[in-house]
Amino acid sequence: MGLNCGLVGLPSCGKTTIYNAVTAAGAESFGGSEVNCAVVKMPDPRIQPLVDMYKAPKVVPVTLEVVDIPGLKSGSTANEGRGTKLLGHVKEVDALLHVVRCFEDDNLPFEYDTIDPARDVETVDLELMVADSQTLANKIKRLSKKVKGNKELAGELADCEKVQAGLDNGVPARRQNLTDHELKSIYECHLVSRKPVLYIANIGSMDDIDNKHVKALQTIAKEEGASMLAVSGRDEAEISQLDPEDRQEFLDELGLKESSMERLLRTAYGMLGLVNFFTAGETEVHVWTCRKGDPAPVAAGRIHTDMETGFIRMEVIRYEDLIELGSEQAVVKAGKQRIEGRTYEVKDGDIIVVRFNASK
Ligand SMILES: Nc1nc2c(ncn2[C@@H]2O[C@H](COP(=O)(O)OP(=O)(O)OP(=O)(O)O)[C@@H](O)[C@H]2O)c(=O)[nH]1
Ligand SMILES: [Mg+2]
Repeated sequence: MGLNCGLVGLPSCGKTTIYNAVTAAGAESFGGSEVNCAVVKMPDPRIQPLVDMYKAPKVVPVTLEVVDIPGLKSGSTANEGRGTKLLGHVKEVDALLHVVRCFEDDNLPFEYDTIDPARDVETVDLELMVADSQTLANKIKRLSKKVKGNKELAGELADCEKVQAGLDNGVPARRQNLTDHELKSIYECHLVSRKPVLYIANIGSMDDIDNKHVKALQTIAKEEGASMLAVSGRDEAEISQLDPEDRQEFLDELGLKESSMERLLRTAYGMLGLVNFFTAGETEVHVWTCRKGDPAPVAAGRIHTDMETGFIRMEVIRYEDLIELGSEQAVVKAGKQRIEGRTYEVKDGDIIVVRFNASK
């Protein structure tokens, strides 16, 4: 489905460091004016047990594109050029990973002399809102010329003006509780302050997880119903460079089951409202993804369009049942395989077989 997340935040808050940790791409850190971009395989703890069970020689995981966007300075949109270009990259991503510096280190230059997550979040949000306000102003201008006598356009115009007034009052579009009609009216604007946000508190070390800056960021996230993760970007970037075996040992020492990066990717992915389902057999274990609530034919269409157009039924077994009972045959024998029709909504962890009429 080609989903992507963009790392945003003030300069030197640790975006590239975290990008390196997530992607192990070794991108250059500091003062970067370039956008880094990598495709990462989504970890899913259910893949390995399935591979073991089916003895499948091939695995096809879901991927997520991670984009590292250079720091947004306050006033950067107003300065045209660079800021506008950076915001252009933000426009193209599905979700934002907003990195906020929550560690103190006098030796590392930062945008400000102090550490203050509330100020930093506000600064970045302001840049996003200024950009959105410009986008809306253009649309409002266009609509105003055509609106006379057209009720539908008048409604669209009123929606745009309302959202813009919200932005002018300092409320990002994602916090404006927009109605379906309003969302439709602004849809084509791809407003950046409307994108879902996962806050990332960048801390010096995991011992620092309760520091006052992290708590401040947690409060901000909670207020807007968003999630926050605290990670030590620098430690994680080092962990990502280790061999898989050493990495596990290191994580065990820290008492962690998985690296924070795996957690980060899974949380970001969950935020996009996606579910993972599987096809599994002796040739491969394949992870697929669809939006929560997608009916069976739409989910099947992710695998092949013929499966959507010629959809007959879906045979579904649950991952948990398969692991508990040890084989597909055992699940069928226990009466736990389900036959589902067109209205079934595919669930996270379904292992499916699609029956369909192939097009001629
Ligand atoms: N002490 C400490 N330093 C960190 C941590 N994360 C990043 N740094 C350092 O902070 C500096 C800036 O980090 P970058 O990752 O380049 O920051 P950035 O947000 O990508 O910066 P721009 O791309 O310029 O906006 C580097 O020297 C990092 O090594 C951390 O968790 N602890
Ligand atoms: Mg950078």
